[in-house]
Amino acid sequence: MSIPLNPRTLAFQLLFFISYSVLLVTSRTLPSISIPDDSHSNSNSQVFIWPLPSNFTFGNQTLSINPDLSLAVSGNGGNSGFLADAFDRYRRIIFKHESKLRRNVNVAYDIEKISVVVHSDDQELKLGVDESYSLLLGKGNGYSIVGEVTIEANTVYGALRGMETFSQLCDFNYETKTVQVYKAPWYISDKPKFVYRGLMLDTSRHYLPIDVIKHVIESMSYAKLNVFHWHIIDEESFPLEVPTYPNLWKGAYTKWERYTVEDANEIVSYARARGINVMAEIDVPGHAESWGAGYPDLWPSPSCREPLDVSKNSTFDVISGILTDMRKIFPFGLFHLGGDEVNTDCWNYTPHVKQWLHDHNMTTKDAYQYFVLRAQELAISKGYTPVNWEETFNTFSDKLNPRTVVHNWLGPGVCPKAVAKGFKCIYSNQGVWYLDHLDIPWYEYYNADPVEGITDASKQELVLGGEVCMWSETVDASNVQQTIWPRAAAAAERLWSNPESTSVGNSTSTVLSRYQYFRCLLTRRGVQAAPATNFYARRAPT
Ligand code: CP6
Repeated sequence: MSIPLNPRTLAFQLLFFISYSVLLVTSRTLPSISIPDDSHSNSNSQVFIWPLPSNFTFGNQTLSINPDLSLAVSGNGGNSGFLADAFDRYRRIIFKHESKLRRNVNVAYDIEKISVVVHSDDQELKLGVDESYSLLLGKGNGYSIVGEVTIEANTVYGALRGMETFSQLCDFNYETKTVQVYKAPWYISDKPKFVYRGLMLDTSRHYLPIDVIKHVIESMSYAKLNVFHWHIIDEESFPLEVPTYPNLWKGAYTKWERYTVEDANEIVSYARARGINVMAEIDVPGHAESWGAGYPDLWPSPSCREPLDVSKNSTFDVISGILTDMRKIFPFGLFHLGGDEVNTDCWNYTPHVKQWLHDHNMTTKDAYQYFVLRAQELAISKGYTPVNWEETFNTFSDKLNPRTVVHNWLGPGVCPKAVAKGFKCIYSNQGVWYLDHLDIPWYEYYNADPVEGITDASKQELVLGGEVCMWSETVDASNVQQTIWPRAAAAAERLWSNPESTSVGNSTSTVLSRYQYFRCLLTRRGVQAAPATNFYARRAPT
C-alpha cells in the first residue's frame, strides 16, 4: 500500500475515514481502510457521471452487480417507503437488460447489496434541502463493507442523488451479460453548487399531457435538476381547474386539454418522489387573456383583453381565490407571479380604466406596479415567497417586496443589479438558456455563468441558481423532449458542479465526450434526447 502524495487526494481520503467512523456507529465492524495504489483523483481519465460530482476518486477494478441487488436502509431517515420506491425505479434502470442477464447460481457477484444511511427523518422538500451524499463502492481491502455499495446522506433527497450517481456507474456488459461498475473502487462525495436548478415548461401555448409532464420530470432527475417551474397558464389557454372560480378553465383549448386538481396533485407527488419541487406560475397582469373566456369582467373591455383589469377589486378577488387553491396543491415555498411583457397601452384607451387611473392619480406604469405589488401581497398572505420576471425589477425595483426573487431573462445584466439591492435572483438569460432558441449550441448553455458580473461572495449567494426555459409556441408532446434534451443537461452540470473550466472547446477538454455519453444515457433510458452535436457520437467508453 502506498499513500498518494497529492495533498488534495489525501484530504479527501481523510474525509472518507471520517465518514467511515460515522458508518461504524450505524453498521458493523469494518476492515481498516487502505488506500489503493491505483486510485485517481479528478484525473484526466474519463468519468462518465453527469453532472460531475464535486469530489471523487476511482481505481481500475471491474466489479459485477448481483441482479437481485438488495436494499438496506438505516439511520433516522430510513423508515419509509420513499427510498424503497426510488430503489425500485433505479433497479428498473440498472437492470433494464434483465432478459439478457445471465443468471448463474454459481456466480458470486462482487456487489450484493446497497446500503443507504439517511441521518435525518425530515422529509420536507424545500429550497435548500440538503442534497449532499457520499457514495462508496468497492470490494474488500477496506474500500467498503465487502459486497456492498454504501450511500450516506443527511436527507432522503441526498440519498436520491446518490442513487442516481450509482445508476450512472452501472453498465451492462454485453460479453459477460452482467451489470458491471468500471473503475472501482469509487469514493464520491458530492453536493450541488446552486440550490435552485430549474426547468420551466409552458403548458399554455401547447397543452402537454400529464404523462409527458411526468416524463420531463423523471428526466430532470437524471440530470439532478430540482425545480420544475410550471408555466401553466398564458394568454392562449387556461388549462387548469381552479375550484374557487370554476369557469376559468373554460379558457382551455378543448375540454380534453385540461388539468384537474387531481392531475396537478399527481404532478406534485410524482416530482417530490424524485426530489423535485414544483413552482407554479400564474402570470399577471399580462399574458392572461385566456382568463376572460370564463370571466369576461377580467378584461378591461372586449377590445382590451390584457393586461387584466387593474381598476376592479374583483380582479384581485380572482387572483386571491386562485392562490388559495394553489396553496393546497403546491407546497413549494416559491410561487411565480409573472409580471413580464406588460403592455399597458389599452388601459389608457379603456374609459373606465382611464377614469380609475385619473381618480387614483396614477400613470399606467404606476398601475402596473400597483397590480404586481397587490398580487405579491396576496401571495405572501398565503405563505408564498413571490417570484417575478425581471421587468418588475427593471421598472420599479425599489418598490418590489424585499422578499421578491427576481427572475432574469432579458440578457445577462439583471442579477448583478438585483443582488446589489439585496434581492434574490434566478438566472435564465435568454441568450444562453432559452430552449426554444434552437440556434443556441450546447456549449453556450455549458459556459453560462449564473453569477457573472457579481464578484462579492455574499452577493453571489443571493443568486439561488438558474433555470432553462421551454416555451411551447413551437413544441408539444411530439417534440418537447428532444427540444429540452440534451442541452438542458449542459445547464444542469453548470448548476450542480459549476466546473471551473468553461473551455469546452479546447482539445484537452473531456466535456464534449462526457456530454455525448450523457445524451446516450438519456436515450437508453427512453428520453427522446436529440443528437448532442452535428457529428456522430464516439465509440462507447469501457
Ligand atoms: N411568454 C411569456 C413568452 C415569453 C416570455 N413570457 C418569451 C419572450 C421572448 C422569447 C421567448 C419567450 N413566450 N409569458 C418572457 C418571459 Cl424570445
